[in-house]
Amino acid sequence: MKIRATLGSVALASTLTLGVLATPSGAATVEVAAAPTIPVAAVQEHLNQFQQIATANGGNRAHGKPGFKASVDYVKGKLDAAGYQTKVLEFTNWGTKGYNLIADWPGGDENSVLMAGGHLDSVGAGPGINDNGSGSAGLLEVALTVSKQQLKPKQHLRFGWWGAEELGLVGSTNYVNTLPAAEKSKIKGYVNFDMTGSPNPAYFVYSSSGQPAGSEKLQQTLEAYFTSINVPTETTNVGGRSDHAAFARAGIPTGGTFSGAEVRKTAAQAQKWGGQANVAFDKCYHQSCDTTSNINAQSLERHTNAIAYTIWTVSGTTRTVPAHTTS
Ligand code: DPN
Ligand code: ZN
Repeated sequence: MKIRATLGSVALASTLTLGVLATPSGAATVEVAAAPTIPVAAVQEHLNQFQQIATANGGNRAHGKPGFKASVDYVKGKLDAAGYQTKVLEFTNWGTKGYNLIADWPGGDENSVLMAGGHLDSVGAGPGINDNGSGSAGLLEVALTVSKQQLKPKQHLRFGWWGAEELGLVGSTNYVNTLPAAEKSKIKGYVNFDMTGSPNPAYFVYSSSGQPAGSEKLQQTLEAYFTSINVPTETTNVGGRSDHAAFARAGIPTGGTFSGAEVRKTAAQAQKWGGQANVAFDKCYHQSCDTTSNINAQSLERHTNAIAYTIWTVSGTTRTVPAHTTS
């Protein structure tokens, strides 16, 4: 389906493809880009890389261990090659050096930043492929797709891969707390992805209730994606269990999705989402069996596309292109 739009009147929906319209002058056109479909195989390829990194580094990608830094290097290498401006920000936790990887997509209104992130570290017990290779890989593939499309969003896009989440949200808290107030106030929203490929998956969207004003819009946008693919969602209060917490404390609107951890799926949830009732969403949560075998590809695909839809929709993706360009 195509959409025709004039400058200043923009409609975005998951079903839209590129549309082009000559303006009255004929000099320029407006292109309305809809969210792309992210192929799950590309996300799984990043997970294979995280698995190999863990296997080559003592079985994990934990804070302070070589598998964590190797994960940072892998993600950074892809982003640098795609034209991102990347920074590795160091912090120290109990005498051990940690890293946050921050990637800015050049362009957009730098006074209105939309941020998306997730933690890149695993626990010490295992490779952390669902927790949180899944969110990390999805964010990476979405970021690479932004580059492939040479997206020109209205907002400035920034991605974050956090260190030492598993030790108490250390990296994300350090990032927010060390940002100058003027920089903090430019961040207009933060969406978090921590566990998106759970083997017995849920489709949770972070509840905006009790979150900073503006979080409702993020919740609704994430829900709209799942509605568009006919997948029912439930809201969940993640509270202080993941990296959006520091952003929320700073008054920044937050949102996110989650496919579930140690809690068991109820019969009602199994009815609506499939999978096994009375079995944990992720029976390998924080264990050595959180490998590439611990991933539900359909969940990974759906949650990753929710990331893409939200970034495209919230940031605004119209751009002017030459009049002779056709769709
Ligand atoms: N914070 C997650 C972990 O890293 O173990 C678990 C979790 C994520 C729990 C999101 C609730 C919601
Ligand atoms: Zn996690």
